[in-house]
Amino acid sequence: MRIYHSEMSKARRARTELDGGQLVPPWECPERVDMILAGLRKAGFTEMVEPAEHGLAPVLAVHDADYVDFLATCWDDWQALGREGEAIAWIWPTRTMPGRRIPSCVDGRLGHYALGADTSICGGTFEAAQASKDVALSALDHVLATGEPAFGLCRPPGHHAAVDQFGGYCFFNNAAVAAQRALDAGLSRVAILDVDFHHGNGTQQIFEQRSDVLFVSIHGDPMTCFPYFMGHADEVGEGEGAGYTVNYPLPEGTGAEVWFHVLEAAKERIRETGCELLIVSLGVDTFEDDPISAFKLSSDDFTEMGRRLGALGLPTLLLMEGGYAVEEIGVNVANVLSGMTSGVVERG
Ligand code: SP5
Ligand code: ZN
Repeated sequence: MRIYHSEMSKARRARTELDGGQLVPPWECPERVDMILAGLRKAGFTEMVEPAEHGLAPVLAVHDADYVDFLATCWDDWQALGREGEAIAWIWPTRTMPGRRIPSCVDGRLGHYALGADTSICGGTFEAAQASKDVALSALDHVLATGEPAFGLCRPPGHHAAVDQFGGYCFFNNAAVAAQRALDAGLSRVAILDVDFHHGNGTQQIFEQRSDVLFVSIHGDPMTCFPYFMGHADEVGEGEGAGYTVNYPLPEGTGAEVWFHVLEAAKERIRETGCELLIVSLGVDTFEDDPISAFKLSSDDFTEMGRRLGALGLPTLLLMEGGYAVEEIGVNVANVLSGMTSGVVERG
């Protein structure tokens, strides 16, 4: 399987994340990229490919122009105020104070465009986000041209990024950008299966009123898990999109038996919906030793995940999302890819 990645993904090297009332080193760190590449090489994946530049047009097909402009200028605006720390949102429009205008000051703008305070903006963030969507788009181009699966080692991840908000370590929604591009290339319907531990709120928001992208997510119950405000089972899409959003919230502590049972239900929804392309939002933070998540999948379970995804028999684009057990992230990702290419096809 071809692996797409960019060294520019490491241009974002944030120093701080607000977690538990403290500024801590971010869980989503550039070392993740090197550990994944090392794990893939060790598992025998040798075809590593640099992405081609795709420009901002495919990003603007799913994100608002003013949001993209904010990401491009935020760090400079922040630095111009002489700030020492990284740019972190700290005040928001709220239920009792709905913002009707976008502020001009960067502090207000951060509140408008951020969905959480876990994600700081620092130098290199915009560049890394652009590299990440180029990785996704180049991997997509390969899948569309060959029908072969491909892995986009996207970093930063994307599935929490909404039409005009960043957060959850995500800036551009790589899976959504790729799905829209596939539709624009002539496909009629695309499935995005999100197996990251966290609900893909951004992806859901981007497509929840549409029927040309089926969004299916298996994740920690938002009653107790980030992002808390989206991902319940009764969110099924709206209007044209009714029935094309499918959420499987699961309790903390969920292990392989239940998780794979739910995966089969998710696959059935994808089969019956007639999708021509499968995009997997591949977070491996469902791992039992993930430091910020609460499912119990083992490294071997990721091989099984890959097998079961491959058994769908659809052209498949795998895009990296979360996964914070840095020591094991390479093995876990490589196991998914190995399972997928093992060629065992399901019956029935
Ligand atoms: C792409 C992705 O997986 N984003 C996840 C963003 C989660 N950000 C909030 C993390 C809060 C972690 N607090 C856990 C403390 C454990 N000691
Ligand atoms: Zn996650």
